[in-house]
Amino acid sequence: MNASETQRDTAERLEKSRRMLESIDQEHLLHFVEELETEQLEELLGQLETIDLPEAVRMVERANTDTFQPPAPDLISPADFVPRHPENEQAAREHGEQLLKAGKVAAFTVAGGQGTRLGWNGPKGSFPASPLTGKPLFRLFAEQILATGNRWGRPVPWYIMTSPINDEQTRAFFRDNNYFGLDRTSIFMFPQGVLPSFDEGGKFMLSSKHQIAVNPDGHGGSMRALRASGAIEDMKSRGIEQISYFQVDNPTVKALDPVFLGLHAIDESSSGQLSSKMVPKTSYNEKVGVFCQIDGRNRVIEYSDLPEDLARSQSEDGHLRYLAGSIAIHVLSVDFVDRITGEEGAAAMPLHRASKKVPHVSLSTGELVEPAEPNATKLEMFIFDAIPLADRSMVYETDRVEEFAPIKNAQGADSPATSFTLQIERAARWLEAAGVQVPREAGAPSAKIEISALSAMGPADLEHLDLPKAIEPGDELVI
Ligand code: UD2
Repeated sequence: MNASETQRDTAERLEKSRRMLESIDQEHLLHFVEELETEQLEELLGQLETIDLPEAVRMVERANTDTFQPPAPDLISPADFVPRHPENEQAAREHGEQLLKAGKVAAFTVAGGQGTRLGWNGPKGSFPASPLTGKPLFRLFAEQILATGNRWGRPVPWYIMTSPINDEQTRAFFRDNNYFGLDRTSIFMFPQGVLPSFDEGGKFMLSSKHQIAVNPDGHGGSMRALRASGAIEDMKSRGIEQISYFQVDNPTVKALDPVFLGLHAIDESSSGQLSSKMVPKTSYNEKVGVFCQIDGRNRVIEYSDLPEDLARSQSEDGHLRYLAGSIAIHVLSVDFVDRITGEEGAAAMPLHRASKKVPHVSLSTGELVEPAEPNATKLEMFIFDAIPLADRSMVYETDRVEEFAPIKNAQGADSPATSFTLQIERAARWLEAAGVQVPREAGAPSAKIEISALSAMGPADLEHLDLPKAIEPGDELVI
């Protein structure tokens, strides 16, 4: 295109965006358009063309009437769950292994978050997360995916949802690390969607004269992002049937657990559409969502939404009645994701509202306003809201030490320190199960141990390795 053609093209695009904005009463987003440099105008047009603003307006309208409201306490009961080591564990394991051998399973990591709470300047997945060698979260998952592919003779495709903020950095991180030894064609990355923040009057805001203020649409946005990115089609073309979903912040997650996959798909007890793992909560107010049943359907109620007297209530044997904490590990079928993101299901995920301070450009002065109080609403979707959309859904109990050691905060609960303790405890248990003597002080291992998934994905794998009979206190052992 020559210069005058480019100019004409830009003018046409601007006109098209203007008409679109007028039709949804948001034309103020072009208020400063006359003042913009060419590149700035390009950026604004890019946003106007990629964010589906008419859909965002419908979501704002829907959010006014149909945001998630916790149901009345008397309608809530605890969800049933499959306990650890169920009777059909072996059959389930074999079924899950068959799925892996047949190449029907993909791993899926939601990695839209930044390490802000951790004080980490970069994608959260690049955070050093193992206790001795400091392997980044992405490497820990990659090793499991690689080991699983090697074991069953079929490489496992890995889908990773980034966010527009960290997409480039995440891609560069994978490139710089040579894709952690995985075949790069088996890795499919896509950024999650964003939604514009809006003010009291439902108007979208400008974070600068040429940028619309947006926020990521939540991990529930992964559903529509799987479709929009072409990932669902890609999965279908590879013969993938089930998606093993996990969050980027949990280094001990079993990225591809044959037993869980098997329980999910083996028989009628689950619809094979969406299943979830839970761990028993450590206290009534632990900050995890809780599996409940409402109208005969499972769903997760976020800890902040569960009425306190229910959260505190106990069964006769003194256990919490609402025991099943959500650790954000799920298996979803490709068909299910296809259904709930298609025409019929598009409006099905409820929206969660949060008030937020959004710096924005004043339309009257052109100055940037840094609000002292929340001035805007952001909308998000949560993955667990897909659970009640399944015909039936299964919840499976797992062990906290085995697979929940999240890293969310720099200090205190769910920090690198608590995660390292759990990771070392797990490694110690595996070694002990394989007959190695591990020194303990007041119950906790007094040596540091780290086991790579490339060496072992469970205690049984350790039996084939040449291990010491005993470890000394203070030892640092990397296997
Ligand atoms: C989440 C769950 C909580 C419990 C806990 C387990 C919610 C609302 N709460 O709490 O019930 O299961 O996890 O660890 O889900 N992410 C994106 N895009 C987004 C938002 C989040 O990719 O727009 C990813 C993020 O990178 C992270 C994960 O989702 O891996 C969890 O997000 P969070 O840190 O907001 O959730 P959290 O810890 O409050």
